[in-house]
Amino acid sequence: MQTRRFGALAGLAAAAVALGVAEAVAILTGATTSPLVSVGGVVIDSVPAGVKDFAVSVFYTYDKLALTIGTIVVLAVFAAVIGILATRRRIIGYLGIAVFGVVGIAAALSRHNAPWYAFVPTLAGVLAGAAVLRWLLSHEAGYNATPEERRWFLRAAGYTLAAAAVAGFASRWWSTRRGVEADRAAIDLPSLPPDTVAPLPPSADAGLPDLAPFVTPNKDFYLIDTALVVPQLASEDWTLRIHGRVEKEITISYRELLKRPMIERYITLACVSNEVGGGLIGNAKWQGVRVADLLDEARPKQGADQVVSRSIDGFTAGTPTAVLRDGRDAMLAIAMNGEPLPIAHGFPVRMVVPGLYGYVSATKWLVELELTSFADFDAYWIKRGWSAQGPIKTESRIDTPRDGANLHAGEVMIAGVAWAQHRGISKVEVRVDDGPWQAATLLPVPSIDTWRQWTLKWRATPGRHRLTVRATDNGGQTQTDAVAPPDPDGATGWHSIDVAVS
Ligand SMILES: Nc1nc2c(c(=O)[nH]1)N[C@H]1C(S)=C(S)[C@@H](COP(=O)(O)O)O[C@H]1N2
Ligand SMILES: [Mo]
Repeated sequence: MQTRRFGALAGLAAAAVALGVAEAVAILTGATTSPLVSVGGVVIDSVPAGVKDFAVSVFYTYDKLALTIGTIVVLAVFAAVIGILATRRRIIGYLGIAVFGVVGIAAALSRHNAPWYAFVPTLAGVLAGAAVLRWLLSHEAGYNATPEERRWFLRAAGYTLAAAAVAGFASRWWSTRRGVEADRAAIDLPSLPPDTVAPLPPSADAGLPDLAPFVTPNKDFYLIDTALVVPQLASEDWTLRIHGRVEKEITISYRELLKRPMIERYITLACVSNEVGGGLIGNAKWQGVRVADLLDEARPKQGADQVVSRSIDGFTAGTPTAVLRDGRDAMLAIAMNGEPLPIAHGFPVRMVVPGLYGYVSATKWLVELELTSFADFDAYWIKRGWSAQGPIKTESRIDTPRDGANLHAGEVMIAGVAWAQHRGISKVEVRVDDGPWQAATLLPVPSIDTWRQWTLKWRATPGRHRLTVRATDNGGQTQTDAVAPPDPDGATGWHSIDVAVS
C-alpha cells in the first residue's frame, strides 16, 4: 500500500515535469500550441465510436475548462498507474512514459503545417520525465524506508510536482498573452459597395424582452467546437489551400482574400446538437468571399462531390460541392456583425453555408478546402456516427413567455423564432392546449437564409396552459411533430411550454 502510494506520487511528479518541460520548450521553439493541447486534442478525437453517445454529450457541448480538467485527470490517472507499476519493474515506467511520448509526438506532428521539429518539445519532456521517475524511484520509500527516507521522498516529489505545475501554468499564461487579439484588432475590413449588402428590414425585430434578438450579438453567439484551446492563427500566417480533385490548385493568402469581391449577408447558423427549444442557434451578418467563386477557379473534377473544409486544429467538415455551387451565399467569412471574426468564432477565416448544420459546413480557423468524394472521405463527426448530409430541419421556438412562467389573465404576447434556412418560413402557428392552430404574425426578413421572428397576441384565461408552436417552410412543408433526438441528423418535434395564468 505504501509502496503503491509512493509509486503513484513519483509517476505524477514525472508526468508533471514532462508536461512542464514540453510546454516550456514548445514556447522556446515558437510552436503555436503545446503538447498537452495536442495530446488533449488526440484524446478528444480518438474517443472510440463505442462510447460515441457518451463522447458526444461530454466532448461536444461541454465547455473548455471541463475538457482541460478532464484531460489532465486522464493523464494523471495514467501517470499514477505507470508510477505504481514502475515500483515493481522500472522498465514498465519507462515504457509508460514512452507511450506518452509516442502519443505526444504523433499528435504534434499530425497537426496542420507542423514543422519538422514539432517532436522536440515532447521528446524533451519525456526525457525529463523519465529522469525524474528514475531519480525518485532510486530512493527507498516503501515498506523498508526509514521515516527520514520517506520524508525526503515526499518533499522531493512534492516540490517537483509544484515546480512543474507552476512552470506549466506560467508558460500557458505567456502563450495566451502572445495570442492574436492584437492582430485581429488591427485588421481593416474592406468596405463593400452598398448593393452587395442585404438590407435589414427595420421591423425584423419585435424587440420584446426574452425574445432572441434578430441579430445575435457576437458575445452571445453560441460556441461549439472540439478545440481544447482556441487556435491562435495570425492573419499573416494564414493561407488557404484548395486542392485534391481540382484542375488547378489554389493557394491564397489573407491579404489576397481581402482584395477579392465580397458579399455581406445575414445567415442563421445552427448546431445539429440543438435540442427542440434549445439555444445552439444564432443569426449574424457575415462578410466574406463566395466559396463558389474560388471553386470556379479551381475547377473541381468529375466526381468530386464533396468539399472537405479543414481547420488548423484538424477538424473537418464535408459539404456537398453541389450545395456550394447552387447559387446560395456560401462564403469564406472574415467578419461577423461588422467586426473581424472573433477568435473563438474562427479568426481569421471560417466557412458559413446557409441551410446546413455547422458540423457539415461551418469550419472555423479554416486552412484547407479539399475536393474529394463522399465515398472516399468521412469528415470529423461522420466518423463518429453522425449523418454525412446535414440540411437544417424546419424548427420553431417559443421565447416568451418563458416555460413555467406565472402570468396575469388578459392580453399576453407570445413570441419566438422559426427557421428553415435557405427554404424560408412561410407560416408559424401556435396552439393553446388542444385548441385550434392560430396563425402568428411573421416579421420581415432580409432573405430565406435567416430565422424569422413571430408574435401572437393571446387572451390568457386563468388556469394552467400548454403553448405549442409549429412552423411551415416556403415549400409548404410543416414541421414534423415526430420527436427525434439530435443524433444523427438533427432533432425534430414541436416546442411546447407550460404557463400558469391567474
Ligand atoms: N475548427 C472547427 N470548426 C467548427 C467546429 C469544430 O469543432 N472545429 N464545430 C462546428 C460546429 S458543430 C458548429 S455548430 C459550428 C459552431 O460555430 P460557432 O461556434 O461559431 O457558433 O462550428 C463548426 N465549425
Ligand atoms: Mo454543431
